[in-house]
Amino acid sequence: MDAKHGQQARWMVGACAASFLLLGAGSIAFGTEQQGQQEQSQPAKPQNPQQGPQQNPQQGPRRGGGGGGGRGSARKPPQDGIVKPDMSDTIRVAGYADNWFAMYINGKLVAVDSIDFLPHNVVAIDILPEYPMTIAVIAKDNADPKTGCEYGRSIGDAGLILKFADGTVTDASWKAKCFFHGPIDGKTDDPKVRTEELPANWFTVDFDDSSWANATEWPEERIQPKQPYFEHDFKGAKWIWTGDLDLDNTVLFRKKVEKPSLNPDAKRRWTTKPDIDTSGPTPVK
Ligand SMILES: [Ca+2]
Ligand SMILES: [Ca+2]
Repeated sequence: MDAKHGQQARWMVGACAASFLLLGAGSIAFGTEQQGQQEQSQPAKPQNPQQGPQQNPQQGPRRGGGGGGGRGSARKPPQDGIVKPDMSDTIRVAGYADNWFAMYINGKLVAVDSIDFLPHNVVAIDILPEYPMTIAVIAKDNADPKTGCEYGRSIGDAGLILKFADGTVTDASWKAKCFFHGPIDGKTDDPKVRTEELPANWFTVDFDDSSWANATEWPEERIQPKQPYFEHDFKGAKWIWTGDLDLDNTVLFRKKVEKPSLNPDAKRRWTTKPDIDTSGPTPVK
């Protein structure tokens, strides 16, 4: 990847992260919108010098707000110990798929790789975790739907890796199932494919994945990730796919996280339940 494309990719991923904070983290978007409406409905006031400078949305979220000053200080008083969340309650998630992925958490779409297949890129977002946390991912290798091949008659390989700042990582404990396989038997001279329709609600919390096999861990040398992978922290995470890295082209993954492994005794002190129904239509299935 040249410098220009690298810059574009970083900008796009940054913009993607900011967009998905608004799109996916409904409670955060709601809180911000509500604040904005409140501010608009009131007469103009002199700027509070204790308020930090307004954040440029393209710079992404501010980390570690901690509720001490700025907009965090506008939290409502605790109700039964539960308060509205702020950015210090969020965790960073980084993901890299060869070649594309989208991710749901607890049934809600939270991330879509904004670069379809090439160049390879990392998607980094902030999420507001709620446990138990059901993670569901659709990942696709770059493969022609009719032949399973890429670049004419070549066979491309795949791979997925995710790391959550709460200690959750991809490994063989994840469930995986292929829904698009080909070319069958690797026959590129007369390529045939096998497909299976995605099950309804495969991304929801209650979907039964007990019949799915566990994911297969693959060594980094086999995946050969591109440079953006090395610019992010994936330490401790494993590359996963099904048992066929070459011919399984569309794979669903699921994982249920009961507690944050880095801080299992943490008590939830915030709620993501908005005051109105923000569910709306889901854009990706
Ligand atoms: Ca392939
Ligand atoms: Ca590939």
